[in-house]
Amino acid sequence: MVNFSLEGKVALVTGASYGIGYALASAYANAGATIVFNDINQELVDKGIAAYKADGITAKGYVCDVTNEGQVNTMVAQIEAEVGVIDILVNNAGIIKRMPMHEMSAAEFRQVIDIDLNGPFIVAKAVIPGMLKKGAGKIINICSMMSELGRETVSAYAAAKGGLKMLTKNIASEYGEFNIQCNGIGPGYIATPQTAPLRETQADGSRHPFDSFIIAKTPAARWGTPEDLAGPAVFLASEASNFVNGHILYVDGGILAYIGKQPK
Ligand code: NAP
Ligand code: GCO
Repeated sequence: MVNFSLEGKVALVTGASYGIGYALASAYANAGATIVFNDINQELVDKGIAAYKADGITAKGYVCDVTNEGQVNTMVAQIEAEVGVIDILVNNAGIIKRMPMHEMSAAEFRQVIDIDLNGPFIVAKAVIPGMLKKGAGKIINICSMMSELGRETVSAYAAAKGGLKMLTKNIASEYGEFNIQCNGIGPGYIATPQTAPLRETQADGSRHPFDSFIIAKTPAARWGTPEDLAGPAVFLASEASNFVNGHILYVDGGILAYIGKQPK
């Protein structure tokens, strides 16, 4: 029988107080997992815990910056002591800075790479020893359309998410023989606070040009929702995907398959 259940599993989702991480952690809880999450400050963690509670989900939250190796190691040790060894890790925490590359400082570029690429490395590195001892593990990296495509103003983000795709393949290559599967989810354009500036209604009441562009570029003709990512994330965390490794599952309403609408 195909087994999508996460009963008895401990899942850590990073940056999961709201947005995509919140939806994925909620889906894991509904599939039977015990969920833990972190965020960058206490206010966000408290907000997340309250939101999970309102949805009938018990979640343990930790303040932890994914770029800080000491904080991450302390958090993982605490989770192992208080909740159990982590079976499922979702590297979700991420940021974007939209600006022309020639106006971006090296410090700004580094900050995006640090959170979106070094962060997943640091957290994965911290959970892998527990998975090795247990003889099983699932690591899911939240990639992007920008793991495949470029566009104006997102050089650091595209570099980080392209790198994250290859880190995914490398973790799969290095730890597959130990029954650890590492896959990525590449969301299309999803309506969250991160993309809110791209959907803002214009002063004259019209749609943001990028909003119209995305609707035209997506065969599904809509933005995605965080919940659209839930099914694929449960699949990649469950035994049903035990022979899927090093794969990026694009959940994009068809964007990557589509050449785009011809101008009228
Ligand atoms: P979001 O709404 O901005 O949520 C990201 C979360 O990560 C926030 O809670 C954020 O805290 C937290 N975070 C940022 N830096 C952190 C750090 N150093 N340590 C710990 N937590 C940190 O983003 P989202 O749209 O849900 O995106 C989640 C992931 O999906 C990201 O990796 C993003 O790149 C990716 N993604 C998003 C889309 C989309 O269309 N929305 C598409 C493809 C991929 P703050 O609130 O303090 O920033
Ligand atoms: C942008 C967007 C994207 C998306 C997403 C696409 O400015 O182009 O923010 O990069 O968030 O990652 O998959």
